[in-house]
Amino acid sequence: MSDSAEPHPIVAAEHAARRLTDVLGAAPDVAVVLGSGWADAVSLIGTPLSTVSYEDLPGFPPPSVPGHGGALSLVQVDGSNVLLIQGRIHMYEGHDPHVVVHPLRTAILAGSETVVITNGCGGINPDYGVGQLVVLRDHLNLTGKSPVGGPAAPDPYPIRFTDLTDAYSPALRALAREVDPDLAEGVYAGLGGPHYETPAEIAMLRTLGADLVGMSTVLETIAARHLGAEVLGMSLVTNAAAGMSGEALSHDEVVEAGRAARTSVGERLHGILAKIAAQN
Ligand code: 8IG
Repeated sequence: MSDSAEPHPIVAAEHAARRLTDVLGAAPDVAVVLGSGWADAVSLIGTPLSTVSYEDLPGFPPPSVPGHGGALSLVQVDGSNVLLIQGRIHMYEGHDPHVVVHPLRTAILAGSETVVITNGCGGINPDYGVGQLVVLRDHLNLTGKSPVGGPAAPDPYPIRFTDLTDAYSPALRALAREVDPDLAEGVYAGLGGPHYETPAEIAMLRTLGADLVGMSTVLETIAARHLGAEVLGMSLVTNAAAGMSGEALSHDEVVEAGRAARTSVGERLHGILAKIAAQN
């Protein structure tokens, strides 16, 4: 990334954004990053008008499992163009933070001024049950990384010293609670993974003020705020965090929790996207 022959990562995302709008034939108004437990809900949001696979866009990494690459799909929700980002890139796959945020940067530079960043995660707050949706109020970036580090972005992009006060838009959080007044709000701790935590680490995170714990979201939120997009963060609790239930954590259980929550997740997300469309 520091090789001067390479474009700056934000310029690379600008190239990808141009290609994306050309292929889609339209610019997105809203982007949604679909995390684990959320992908199954896509069919409840709408029928894609067009889809572009990551392989056809510059700067997107090849799939880690052949034939299981990511894609960007455009769906309409009440007249608003919503870009669904399917196939999140994680730091634990060995990617640089700039690669992790490349799909979202591409979506924002193509026109998405509002982004919904979703994830599946562990619940630390004992009030949360498996299958529950939680709106993010704030985060703890415990990855030790930043997507705005490295060479400075060229003009006219903002300086790298990104303000993260109200990183998760108070207006969008209020709008989500209009759709479902019972939605809880919590603080998400983003760690590198891919291992889950020890019970001692969960006790530490609780002391630090975390309600939720996962391996994504925080870098994307920082990159989105740097480019001026408004962020709504949403978590699906797919398991109690380590040491909380007396049971071991299993990936299969996490996948099953996502499947079971498909309808409630899809309906909530559709309701929120319709509210955003009505505002725009
Ligand atoms: I799904 O309990 C999911 N992702 N770090 N801890 C962390 N990430 C997760 C967890 C969890 N559950």
